[in-house]
Amino acid sequence: MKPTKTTCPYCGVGCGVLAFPDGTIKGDPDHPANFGRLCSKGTHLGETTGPERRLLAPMVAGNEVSWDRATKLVAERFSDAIRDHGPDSVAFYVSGQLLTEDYYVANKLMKGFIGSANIDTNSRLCMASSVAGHKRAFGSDTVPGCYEDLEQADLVVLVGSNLAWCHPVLFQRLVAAKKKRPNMRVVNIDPRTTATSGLADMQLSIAPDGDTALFNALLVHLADTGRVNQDYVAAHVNGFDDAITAARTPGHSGLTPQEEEAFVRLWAATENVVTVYSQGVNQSDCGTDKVNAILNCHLATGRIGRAGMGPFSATGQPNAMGGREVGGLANMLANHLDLENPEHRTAVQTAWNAPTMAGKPGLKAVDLFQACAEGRIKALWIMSTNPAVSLPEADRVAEAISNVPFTVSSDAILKTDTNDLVDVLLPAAPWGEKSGTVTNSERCISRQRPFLSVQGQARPDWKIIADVAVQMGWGNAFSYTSVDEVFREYAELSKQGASFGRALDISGFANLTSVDYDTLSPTRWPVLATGRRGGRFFGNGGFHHPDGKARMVPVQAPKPVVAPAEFPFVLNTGRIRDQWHTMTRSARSPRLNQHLGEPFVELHPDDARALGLDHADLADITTSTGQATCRVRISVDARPGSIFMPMHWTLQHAKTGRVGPLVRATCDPVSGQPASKGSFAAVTPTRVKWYGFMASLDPIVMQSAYSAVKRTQTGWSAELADTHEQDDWPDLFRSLFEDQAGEVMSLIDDRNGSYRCAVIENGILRSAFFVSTRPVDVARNFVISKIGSESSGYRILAGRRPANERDPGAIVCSCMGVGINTISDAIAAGARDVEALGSCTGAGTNCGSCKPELTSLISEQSEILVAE
Ligand SMILES: Nc1nc2c(c(=O)[nH]1)N[C@H]1C(S)=C(S)[C@@H](COP(=O)(O)OP(=O)(O)OC[C@H]3O[C@@H](n4cnc5c(=O)[nH]c(N)nc54)[C@H](O)[C@@H]3O)O[C@H]1N2
Ligand SMILES: Nc1nc2c(c(=O)[nH]1)N[C@H]1C(S)=C(S)[C@@H](COP(=O)(O)OP(=O)(O)OC[C@H]3O[C@@H](n4cnc5c(=O)[nH]c(N)nc54)[C@H](O)[C@@H]3O)O[C@H]1N2
Ligand code: SF4
Ligand SMILES: [Mo]
Repeated sequence: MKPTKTTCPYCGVGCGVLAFPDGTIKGDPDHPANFGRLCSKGTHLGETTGPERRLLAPMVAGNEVSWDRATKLVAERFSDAIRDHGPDSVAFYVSGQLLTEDYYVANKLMKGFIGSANIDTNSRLCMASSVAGHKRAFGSDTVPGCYEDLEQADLVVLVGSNLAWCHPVLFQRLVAAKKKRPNMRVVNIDPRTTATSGLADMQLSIAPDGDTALFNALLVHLADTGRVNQDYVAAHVNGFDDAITAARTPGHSGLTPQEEEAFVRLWAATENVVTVYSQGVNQSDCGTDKVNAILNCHLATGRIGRAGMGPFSATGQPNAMGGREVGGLANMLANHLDLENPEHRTAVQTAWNAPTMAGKPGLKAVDLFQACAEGRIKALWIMSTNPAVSLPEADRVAEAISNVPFTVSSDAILKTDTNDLVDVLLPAAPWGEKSGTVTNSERCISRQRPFLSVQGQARPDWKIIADVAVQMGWGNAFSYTSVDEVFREYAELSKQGASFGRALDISGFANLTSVDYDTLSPTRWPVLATGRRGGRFFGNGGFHHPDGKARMVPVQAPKPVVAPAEFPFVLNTGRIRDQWHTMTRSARSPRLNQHLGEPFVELHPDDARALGLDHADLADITTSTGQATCRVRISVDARPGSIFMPMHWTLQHAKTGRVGPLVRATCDPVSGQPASKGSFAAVTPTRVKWYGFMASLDPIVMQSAYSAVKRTQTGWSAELADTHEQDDWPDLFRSLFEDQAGEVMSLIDDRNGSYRCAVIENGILRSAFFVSTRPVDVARNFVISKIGSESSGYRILAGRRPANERDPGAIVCSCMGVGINTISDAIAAGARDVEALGSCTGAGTNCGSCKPELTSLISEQSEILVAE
């Protein structure tokens, strides 16, 4: 069985994957991002490629149509809008999950042929502040370093980055490097304590948006203690004095003076320092300033572009970087050229032989949907993103989409919160079926190769876009017959960028044959026609401002964040280990759903006590823009006064768990990136009358006010609750299915309001349902495991394993299915490190993504054991 070499479609680490014909997935030992490693998401990719929930044919108003009809309709409606209302009356909203070739074609169509720059991307919610910060400092959006720098550094500082969960393989590389060189230091700067904190020698639980104050304090310390690299600054940097002056204005980091002092001394004293940052920095109304506060410190010390040092922006999506390269943002042009520079515009227009060229920046994501709400956009095409969930003020965004006269979505999945709103659905071929390239966080271009036959009538995104362009009358420019043809054109265009001194030069790929393209091995750019490849940038200057120098940007720390009385909590949002964004892929994997299977709000024990909330209660979270109800998780890891909610849940999996509607659409003034981690919220206990849990062989209908469903290894399960009394349990139970045959066995206990029932058909357990006035206390994994097998029913109604079987508890290791009780027992029996736990329970022995949690369980429990 020969595997296909491809690239993981999840995060920006960009791991190489070996996909075997039988669906087995392994890490590619030859890929320079992961050298064979994979995290839990990559490991379980095989569970996500089936036909379930797929969009398999073009649909117009809910009805299947031919590709020909759909393509013509889209072309016609876009052309009509452009004719009647001008090019700026149409828009594309695209995604860092498109392949580079898809992205290139979409950008070319909008900017060079339609003649508008109204193409923006979900990278606006993700990388825009990094891009803006890079451009302000370097003159171009160039990432100077690479992954090896993290391994070679003596100090790695993580700022607003939960690397252990969000870039797990890069985290594993860091763990391994630190093990090899125990003198390496790691600092984690995050208001919350996270799985990443376990590796840190110093956890700095900073105040929300306290980062600029901290890095300004660092800059002042560097200046005042003679740590500035005078030669580097004199030769390569402008703006030093103004930046220092601004940094001297006092700011509030929320740390103690001792913590600040320890941090700035360590950073100042360590030449080989890498500062890694992601959404805790970018997603803020002062995100670009935070980025520049970090870059200033690296520029002042010349700690950039050499082995083991530099600022490093970890990109989120698999092709966030590729999208930036081809100009996917509304204020950029292809190949790192500037939309606002007339010479750049002319160069690209000439190369494309395009009839026109957008002359001014287009609408950025939040403004774009505002324009939709105001009726200024007449035709909108959404590709590979789910804005009705992921944009701030998501309810308003949903309304805005409905308000556009003609809307299209290209997606691989039939039902999403966004797809439910649009006129035309176009079936895109997803990972495993499509072909092209992606660029990861360290500028490494890798191939995604198909290893499955295309399902239904799905087509690659570049082809879908090109067909519409041809239909709109631009046959000459869009008559591509293969994906490598698109790639060659993009590589050729990079000669233009290079002629203006841009770092992004892949002209060495301009003459690749189809065979070369098929066999292309992962390559870090630049790829010059002269043969030079890879490397780092800016070690010896060579910045992209006209004078070749970098700029230190004067940035002032914002005022401390103070929540208003009516919304007293800071609402922080982000990711969990085993789900990906709006869950259209990851929630297809029963194994991934085992980890954290329900939307939740995490809050500090002191806050929970003051609110009268207990673990597993439900709480209502309210902000000025929306409301949600979700499960309460109480944790000392939370920052008092802040709450954390995952961004993942949608209407497809939970009725009330979406965080998007709660997030205010306040944006960074420079980058236009929304502050997704800084809304204000009120929390109140939900007045629940009953709680329910069910597991079933058949899909569950979300009936009760609170419903969260997930796919399990035996079917589906759901957490339910309602604020209304229920007097007819059997009636409620029946309403949870469209149709379920079998004999119902039930137990009612009127004294405590509990009801339990099970459905058996031909001796097989089809479903089990548990209701109680308090959060339901049954062994969920046990019940789930019995669905679909032979059962008498009564054991199930007990909701417990037999007395001689210990319940493994909530699953921590999703690969090996090891639960928290099993792990605790092993720790109690003497397992004191991750390896020992692995050899007695199996936990952490496959992909290793749960190791940070195992480490913290060991340290928590050892403390208790010692105390006892
Ligand atoms: N499992 C998983 N991995 C993913 C993804 C996923 O959906 N699931 N998505 C991918 C994508 S697209 C992205 S962009 C990346 C994101 O990767 P990360 O940026 O690591 O992820 P987040 O959880 O959004 O946020 C990181 C941390 O920022 C902290 N934070 C909040 N406010 C502040 C602040 O003011 N200052 C500081 N210093 N920190 C703050 C939060 O507490 C949080 O722990 O992950 C990628 N990887
Ligand atoms: N509150 C809050 N909101 C956030 C964030 C946060 O931290 N907090 N993070 C933000 C960030 S960093 C990001 S990156 C965004 C992500 O948010 P989104 O981009 O909205 O989320 P996804 O679920 O990744 O959406 C991808 C869509 O593309 C579809 N798809 C999959 N493969 C293909 C394909 O090959 N072709 C096509 N055409 N479609 C495909 C999927 O089914 C899915 O519907 O969310 C942002 N929103
Ligand atoms: S770290 Fe995990 S999710 Fe990210 S690319 Fe690698 S395997 Fe995929
Ligand atoms: Mo992202």
